[in-house]
Amino acid sequence: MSCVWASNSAYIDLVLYALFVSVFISIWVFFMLVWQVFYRPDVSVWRSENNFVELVWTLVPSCMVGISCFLNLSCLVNLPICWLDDIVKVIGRQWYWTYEISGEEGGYDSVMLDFLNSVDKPLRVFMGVPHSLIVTSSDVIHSFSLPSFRLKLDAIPGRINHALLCPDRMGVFVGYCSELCGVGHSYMPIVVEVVKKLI
Ligand SMILES: [Cu+2]
Repeated sequence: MSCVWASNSAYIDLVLYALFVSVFISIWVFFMLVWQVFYRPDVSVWRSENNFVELVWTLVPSCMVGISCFLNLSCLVNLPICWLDDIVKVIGRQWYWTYEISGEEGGYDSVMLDFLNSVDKPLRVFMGVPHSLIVTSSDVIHSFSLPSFRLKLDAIPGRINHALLCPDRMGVFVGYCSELCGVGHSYMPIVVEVVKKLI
C-alpha cells in the first residue's frame, strides 16, 4: 500500500481563478468606498443608514464563507489517499459504465440489458477485501451511486474522486447514475456482484 497526496491541476486552476476574482472584487469595492467617503462624501451620506446593522450583515456572511472555504481547502489538500492493492477504476460514459480492475488486462463496458436492473457485465468485487474506488468520467458529469454501501461519488471529467469500498456481505447490489447526464440518464444502472475470494 502506498500513500500519495491528492492533487488535481484542473481544480487548482479553478481555485486560483476564484481567488483572483475574489481579490479583484474586494480591492475594487474597497477603493470605490474610500473614493466615495473621502472624495465624494455627498454620495455616501444617507440619514437612514445604520452602521452597526451594515457591519453585522457584512461580517457574519463573510466569516461564514471564510470558514467554509477553509474547511473545503483543508479537506482537499490534507486528505491523503491510501491506494490499496485492489483498485477499481470506474468511468462514467454516456450512457454506460466502464470498469478497470487492477491486475486485469484492460477494462470492460457495463451496458444495460432489457431485463430490469441488469447489465451485461457487472462489476465484481470480493467480500471483506478493501478496494480503492476511483471514479471519473469521459464526457459529462455522472454520479456513481450504490445505496447499499452508502456510496455516492460524482464522476467528473478531468477529475478523480476516491473512496474506500469494503463490502461486508455477498450478493448483487444495484445503483443508478445520480446526476442528470443526458437522455440516457436512466439507462445506466450500476450492478455490483460481491463474491467470496477463493484463496
Ligand atoms: Cu450518468
